[in-house]
Amino acid sequence: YTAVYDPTTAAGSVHLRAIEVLDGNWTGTSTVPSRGLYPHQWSWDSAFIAIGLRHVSPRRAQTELETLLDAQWGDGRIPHIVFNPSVPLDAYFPSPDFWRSSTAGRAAGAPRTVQTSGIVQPPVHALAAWLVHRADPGLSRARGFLARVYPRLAAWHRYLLHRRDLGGGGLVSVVHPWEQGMDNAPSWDAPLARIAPAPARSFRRADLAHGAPEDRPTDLDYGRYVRLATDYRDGEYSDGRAPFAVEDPAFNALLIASEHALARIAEELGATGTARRARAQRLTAALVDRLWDPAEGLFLCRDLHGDGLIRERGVSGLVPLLLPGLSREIVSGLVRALRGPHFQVGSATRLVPSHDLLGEAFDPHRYWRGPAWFNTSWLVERGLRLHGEGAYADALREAVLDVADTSDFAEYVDPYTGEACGATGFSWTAALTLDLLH
Ligand code: 9YW
Repeated sequence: YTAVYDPTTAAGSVHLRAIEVLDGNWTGTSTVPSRGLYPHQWSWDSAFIAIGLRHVSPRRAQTELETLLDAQWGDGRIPHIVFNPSVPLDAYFPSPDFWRSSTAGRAAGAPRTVQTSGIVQPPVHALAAWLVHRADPGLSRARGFLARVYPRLAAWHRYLLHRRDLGGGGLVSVVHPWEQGMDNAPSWDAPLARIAPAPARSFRRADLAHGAPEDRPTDLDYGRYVRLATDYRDGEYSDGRAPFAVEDPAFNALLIASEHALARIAEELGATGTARRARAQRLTAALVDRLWDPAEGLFLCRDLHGDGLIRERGVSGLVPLLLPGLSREIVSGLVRALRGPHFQVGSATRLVPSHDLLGEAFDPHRYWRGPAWFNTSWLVERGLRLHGEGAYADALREAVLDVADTSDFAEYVDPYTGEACGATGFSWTAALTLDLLH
């Protein structure tokens, strides 16, 4: 029933409006995810933003990534937020005075000149850098773009692979739900339940000034986020003994996709990509070995302090579809899961819901507990196309373009109706719309 997106009538206007969103959110050196709600630079947002921006300004797309990489820590981590010093402290919580990166992060090599958070987000950056390069190789070579970003991206992957393999099985763990990017996904409920929440009066949320409380995480969620982040900070952001440690399929799949991209970047720079390709293959094998559930036909999260796989079906488990080198059985399992009763893409839902429609925790409006997000649908669209499911990919692409247009580039939407939730004029929604239009 999905309304067919008609490029002859809508393309021009949606294209221009997407550009306007990105122009309006541009600060001069990077793009904020959303003017009101998220007034700083976010790590994986910038990667998705660069992927769209490259079609309208390859130069700005390069700058977006370079600004983020300028805030990289000495140990290789790319912080999940780079703070804009001209934004008032109370505009966003947790603010720089909470993270205290330049003091608490000193041992881990946090930069002195810029304030950042101390946790990370999914490693989409090498993939973004490669795609940005491809959009204008002449400009990229003239500016030495890849030569400058390559060592930093390599250090980033090294940090993840060497300091964050907390399970010892070759995969990377996240130590905070914010790191995985899907803050209140039901997969975190069990591992988070073991964390004593910080008292509600000990912090002040800023997000509720911009979003409806029923569309956002709860106060109890926030109390636990704050506890985890405080303890990580007080341990000077050193890794190894995290009370919350989860191996997530999307985070690891994005690392693998970026490792493939790093292989191509190395080759473009005249080096060999062989070792990186081999590593990407090893990581893929570890992903399948540790997180694939054949009975479910889906990847699941692994709780390192719990009973193994977390039995919640989330969009994170579909994201590995973007990887090459999956067996036919896994690809068809994922496509079946996408179209089956738990996600119903192509029948009842328009974009890919963030959580199992039949799950107890499902809520069509609450953030990562059901609503559909544009970045995850974009990743799944790429995966469908890569694996020869062109018709399904086309349908999903049309739905994404249509819903982005009618929702005014919403942060996330009701997966059934496409109704806007959260902020509008959201940068990665606009950017990935541009990418799908090109
Ligand atoms: C927050 C900026 C970020 C995204 C995350 C999303 C949200 C921050 O916004 O987290 O304050 O809750 O969950 O994926 O990067 O857009």
